[in-house]
Formats: sequence, C-alpha cells, structure tokens
Amino acid sequence: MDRQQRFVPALVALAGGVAAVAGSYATVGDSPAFVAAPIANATVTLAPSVLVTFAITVLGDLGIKLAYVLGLGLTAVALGIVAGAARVAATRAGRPLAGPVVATVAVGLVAAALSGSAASAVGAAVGTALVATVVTLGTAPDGESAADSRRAVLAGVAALSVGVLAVGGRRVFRTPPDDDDLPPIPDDVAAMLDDAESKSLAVEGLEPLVSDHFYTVDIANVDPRPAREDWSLRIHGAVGQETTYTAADIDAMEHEHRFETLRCVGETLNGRKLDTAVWTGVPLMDLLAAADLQGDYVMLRAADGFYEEFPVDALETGFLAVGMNGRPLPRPHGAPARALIPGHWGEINVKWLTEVEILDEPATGYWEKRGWHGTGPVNTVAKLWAENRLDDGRMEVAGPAYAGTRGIERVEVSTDGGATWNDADLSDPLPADDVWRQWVYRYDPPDGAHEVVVRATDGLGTLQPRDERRAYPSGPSGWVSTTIEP
Ligand SMILES: Nc1nc2c(c(=O)[nH]1)N[C@H]1C(S)=C(S)[C@@H](COP(=O)(O)O)O[C@H]1N2
Ligand SMILES: [Mo]
Repeated sequence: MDRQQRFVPALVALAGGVAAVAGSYATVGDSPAFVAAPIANATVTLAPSVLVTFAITVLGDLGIKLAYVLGLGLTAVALGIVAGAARVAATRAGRPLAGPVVATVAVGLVAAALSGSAASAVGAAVGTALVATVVTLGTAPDGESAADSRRAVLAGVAALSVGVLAVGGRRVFRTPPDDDDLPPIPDDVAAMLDDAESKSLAVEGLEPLVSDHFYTVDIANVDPRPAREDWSLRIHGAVGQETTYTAADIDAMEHEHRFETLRCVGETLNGRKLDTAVWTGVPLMDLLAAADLQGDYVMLRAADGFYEEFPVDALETGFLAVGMNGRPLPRPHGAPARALIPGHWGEINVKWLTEVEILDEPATGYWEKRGWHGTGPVNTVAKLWAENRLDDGRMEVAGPAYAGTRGIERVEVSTDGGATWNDADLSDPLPADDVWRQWVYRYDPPDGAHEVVVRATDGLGTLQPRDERRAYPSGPSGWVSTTIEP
C-alpha cells in the first residue's frame, strides 16, 4: 500500500458518515429528529461557559452558526468512525464483502439511538449504503486498478460533501417561509400594527416600533418543533392542584393582544438584541390560578432543555404567547407557546415552554449556572441607531429607548461629549406596560468632529447610569456615544 492508499479507508469511512448526515437531513429536514441535532445542540450546552459567553457577546449569531457547522462535522466523523469500524470488523472476521452491510446496519442503529427517529435512521443508513455501494463497485476485483478505485472513492466523497454542504448551507442561510401560506392577520391585531406604524418616527434607518426583524437568541441549535397536538403545559411542584393544558385548552380560552419589548442581557450596549412585537395569548394567571400556587419561586422549563428560575411574583403580569404580529408564534420564537415576563431580561421569556414548576426554595437557571445574572428587570438604555445628514445641512440622530415596565419619560442628547444636554423628541407611547419608545434629535452640526452622547430617564425619574459595564454578567450599562465626523 502506498501512503496515499492508506488514506482511502479513512476517506471511505468519512464519506459514509457525511452521507449518513445528508441522508438523515433528506428524510427529516431541519427538525430535532435530524441525526446531527443532538450533537449540534450539545456543542452549545456542553461547551465551557467562557466559550459560550464569548460566542454570544462577541460572535453573536455567527457563534450559533459555527456551533451548528461544528455539530454537523462531529456527527459526520462519529458516524464515519462507526461505519469504518464496522467494515474493519467484517474484514477481520474474514467477510470483507459483508462490510458494507454491517456498516449500513451499524450506522442505522447509532442514528436511531441519536435521533430517536426511525425515518432519520433509515435516511442515514441509506446514505451510508450508497457510499458503500459506490466503493464496492469502485474496488470490484474485475480488473479495476487501485488508482481507479481511489478516484471512485474521491468522486463519491466529493459528491456527497457537496450534497451535505448544500444541505447545511440551506439551514444556515435559510430564508423565512412565504407569508402567503399563513392565515390572515386578525382585525384587532391589524389595528394595533397600524397604530404602531403611525406612531413610528419617520427617520431613515430607524426600525419601526414593531420590529421588521425580531432577534433570536437560544441554546437550541436545532429548534424544537413540538407538534401542536403533542404539546402540553404542565403546572406542578408546590401547587395545591397539578394541572396540564393542551393546545386545544389554550385555544378555547379568551385571547388578548399586547405590545411587548424583549431585550437580551448578553447584547452589547448599543446592540440590536432589542425588539418589539404584538403578541397574542392568554395571561399566565388565567392558567395558574386554578393550580393554587404555594411556593415563592418558579422554574420554567422548555422543550430544548432550557430552564430559568425567578420569584413567583413576576408571573402575575406574565403572558403565554401563542401568536406574534397576528401570525401563529413562529418556531424560532418558541412555537407553539412561550412565556413573556414583562420588564425582565429576555432569558426568562422561555420559548417552547412545557413546564411551570413552582418551588419552595430558590434554584439556579441555565444561564445563572454559567455565571449570568439575567433573571431580573432590564437596565434602562437609549440606543443610537440612526445618524442622518439632512438635505438642509442639519444632523439627525435617533434610536429606541427602553426601561422595561418603568417606561421611558425622557431622552437627552449631548452634541458636545456630555457638557450640555438637550431633550430629544419622543414617539407617542404605545398602549402597553413594557414597551420601548423612539427618540429623535435634530441639530446644526459644528464645523469639526463632535461627540454625540445619549441617555434616558425612566418613568420613575431615574437617570440611566453612566458607568460602563460589559454585558457579562448583569447586562450592559453606560451611555451610548458616537463621534460624528464633519
Ligand atoms: N427555550 C428557550 N427559551 C429561551 C431561550 C432558550 O435558549 N431556550 N433563550 C432566552 C433568551 S437568552 C432570550 S434573550 C429570549 C430571546 O427571545 P427571541 O429569540 O424570541 O428573541 O428567549 C429566551 N427564551
Ligand atoms: Mo438573552
């Protein structure tokens, strides 16, 4: 065997693994049954917290995509090792021709164990069987030379790699589904969306009061996709009466619509993980009152293994959202149902909610185990998202301001680095308890470069603190500033 040829078995094995991943995706698609899903999710949940914090605060959305690609690669290698080991075992047993069959069965069994899905496992096994067939044909004893067999293997590897890259690429760069397939927006929600549109300040580059694009943050690399019929919400723990609601139970209840803003504790000071939507659902207390809550703390648990704990009082104004902007709650935002806890950091607004567990004693949530303090009320912030030079030579600066349930009373802008301050104009308030406002300020710019600083005062009259702090562990703080060049 020359050196090159020694790589062939490893390449064959890897191709078997890549094909298994592709085959599983072909059958079950981007769902939790995808064979790479558990490993892709484990790359997030098992990663050291420093790495996760770095990924969230520095890489942002790219971090989760890299983790996904890593998960795909690790799964392909793992299944490749299974396929390769099976072939080696068959050869050692003196039955080399049984190798492909043994490899196919072994990959199928491991894929079934990983994914818990027969369809996914069959897809994976078929992928491996295809590679094994290509290889067997390529190395058939009827005169094919070693070089030809190598070429066949390499062609197989290349073709399958292209396949899986295309598949992975589609997941990573997917576009949202067409609106045409969705039910029409109910009139009352449409009226709220109109209200928000008419109150949104007309500033170029400023997102409207109902976000065009709502950020997502979660530990689920492959989002859960609980079928509505299988979903239920269990209320248990320190309760007088354990209760379980199905989706049909929720459907039968009276629904409300609310504007509500969410902000992630892990974002940067002037970051974009701050958004607003109209949510449709039922007040959590409509669901919880019957359970007779007896503990002081609550743990919310979700289908992706996420869990967060906080004082039970915060549930009083909480909401179970099943719709967003007049549509069914989208999968990335927690379908079929998520919690909304007014005024608190995003992380306790648990998506894919499955359990409300009432506790007598405090416990530690997912992010708090990793050092964050993100279960409490949000920090006050005024952001600077738009910076426009107007036709008449004036400057226009604008952004959103948010202080949770405290509300925003005032936003001030300094154009001289904080020496003097002027009041910005605010958007008319939306009828809601936990929602952002927009601010805008127009001025005649000085001749040279100048520093614009912005700060908000909340509804309790408290000025946004000036001291700068990074996101970790309690959310970013400080005044947003930027230098504007002439
Ligand atoms: N089940 C589940 N819920 C979750 C999370 C998660 O990882 N899993 N992430 C939380 C965090 S950190 C934030 S900021 C919000 C973001 O909600 P969004 O993705 O709808 O914007 O969801 C929260 N709910
Ligand atoms: Mo978050």
